[in-house]
Amino acid sequence: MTYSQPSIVNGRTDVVSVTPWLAPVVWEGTFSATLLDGIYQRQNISVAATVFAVGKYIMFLKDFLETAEQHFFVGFRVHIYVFTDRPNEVPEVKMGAGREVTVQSVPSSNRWQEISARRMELIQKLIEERLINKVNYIFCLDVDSKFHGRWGAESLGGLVSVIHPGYYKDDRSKFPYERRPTSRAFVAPADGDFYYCGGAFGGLVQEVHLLAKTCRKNFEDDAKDGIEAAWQEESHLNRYMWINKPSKVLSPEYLWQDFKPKEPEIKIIRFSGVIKNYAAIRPN
Ligand code: 5GW
Ligand code: MN
Repeated sequence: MTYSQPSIVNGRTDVVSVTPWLAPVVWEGTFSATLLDGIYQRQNISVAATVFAVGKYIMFLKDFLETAEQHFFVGFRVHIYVFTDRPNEVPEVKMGAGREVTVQSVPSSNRWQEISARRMELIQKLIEERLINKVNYIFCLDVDSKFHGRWGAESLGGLVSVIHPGYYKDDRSKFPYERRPTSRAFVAPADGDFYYCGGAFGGLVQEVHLLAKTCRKNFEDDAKDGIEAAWQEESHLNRYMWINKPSKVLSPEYLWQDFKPKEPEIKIIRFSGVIKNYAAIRPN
């Protein structure tokens, strides 16, 4: 295996590539893809991914799956679980060797709050029923998105979170965390590290299981008190990451937004949210 000599004095200087709790922040130019692929290939790891396509969001699935084939853990064992209420409309996408898609039916729902609430529950159950002790890593991804560049072994870690592209230069007091202390997603104005995306998170299946179970319980306990966090499960995820600290942080290269102009520190967009016509895709 050949890769450039590592250096501790030369490298990117325009971004920070380690958090104050010493988790790597993954940016283009901070890792060797060849080296990482070699390390994880030797371990023969497997990676699961979940994606929800409920109602009209099924329209995003084809591009999601096709681009995942081109960029997501190429050369590794990958199993994508699609949760949908329209199993007949799941597109036929040719998968490479060692890669497969499983479709799981879920009830239709008109309320995003319900879909959102059930997402963590379904992730929790999927891990308990099918993944624990069988699969190493899992990523949970929004369907209204596409891959444009490599998303591979550099993203692996115990608990992995992606920094939201919308707020990474802002003061923490401006982050759209849930600010009511009565909610179990509460983060105080002087607290919080980064604002993380609800649209992509992952890690070891055991760690993501604990995350899903905790966020689901907090979400449901809030609902019993008649409170819904500002950004639903994204708020609960942010609270969880504040308390637990991700062991690897992915830069906004890993979930950009197509409507946002590219910033100079973004050398590559790996995955991004597509522009969507809300009126046309969301229920009611
Ligand atoms: C989303 C908003 C309002 C009402 C319904 C939905 C919705 C979300 C839906 O009808 N169907 C669906 O499958 N979802 C799933 O939740 C998709 O995987 C989607 O990517 C994810 C998060 O919802 P998004 O993508 O609309 O949220 P943003 O914050 O990325 O715009
Ligand atoms: Mn989305």
